[in-house]
Amino acid sequence: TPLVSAEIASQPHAWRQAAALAASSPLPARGLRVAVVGCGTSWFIAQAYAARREALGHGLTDAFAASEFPAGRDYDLVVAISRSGTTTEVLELLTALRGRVRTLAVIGDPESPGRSAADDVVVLPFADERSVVQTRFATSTLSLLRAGLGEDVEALASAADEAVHWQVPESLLERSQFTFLGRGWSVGLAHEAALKAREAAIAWTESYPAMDYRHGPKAISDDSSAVVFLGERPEGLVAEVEATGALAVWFDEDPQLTLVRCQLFAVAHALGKGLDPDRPRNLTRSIVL
Ligand code: F1P
Repeated sequence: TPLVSAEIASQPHAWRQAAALAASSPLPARGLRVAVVGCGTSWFIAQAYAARREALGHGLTDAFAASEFPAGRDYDLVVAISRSGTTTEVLELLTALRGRVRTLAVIGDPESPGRSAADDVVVLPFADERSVVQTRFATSTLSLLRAGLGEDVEALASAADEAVHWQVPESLLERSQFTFLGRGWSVGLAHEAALKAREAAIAWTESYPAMDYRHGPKAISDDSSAVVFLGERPEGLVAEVEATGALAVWFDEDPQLTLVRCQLFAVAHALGKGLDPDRPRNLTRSIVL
């Protein structure tokens, strides 16, 4: 079995540990203007959290790729997410921001330079992974941050059983082009779902805010496509997807659970293609320039 499969299965337990850590962690206080940054997976988790924090009324929250942090914005706190704690763009940004704005790093590896790169740090060593492809660290970071927003992560972990043991259906695996759609905070999760299948299965995937699927992406859709909805499904969109010949897939559950199913899909798709999901092409576990 691939390493990543064990990491995927262990997520609910890690989410509980992350939630337990929230109370004693220096997480963004209500009302602060916050920017959240990261690269790759960590950027997509930043996007999901930013939209969630704003929607729950905790204050202005933006998300940026660490390499694209805009100059001249006024934030009270910059949160940097990095499993490895070594990603060049993240460390360079934290160095550049030192003394100018308060910073918090959320990292997986306690031995990494990320540990001392920010004013505050939260380390999730129990969520760190051996795989190149991130699964558990990403969702555990999201769980930590969601717990900090007062969300019931314990209930989410208890509801995760079905998603964690999902048997990916053949009807999905037989398609060759995959689009992931989200709304609000699940847009970031849709991007993350698409990245999993790109990394683990070298698959052709795309992701969009659900309504934007109608404004162009739809043109490539046919009976070789599958469209996976994370979170809310805009009215009429399922019928519009199905009219192209694509398979529409959705689940009535917290979109973080649907992301787990998308991780399982990425692994199953890789294995079906004879690929090793633990060894994504052209990638390493930490990207250092
Ligand atoms: C970010 C990242 C991942 C990617 C791969 C390489 O790492 O780009 O998104 O899946 O693992 O690293 P990090 O800054 O969170 O360690």
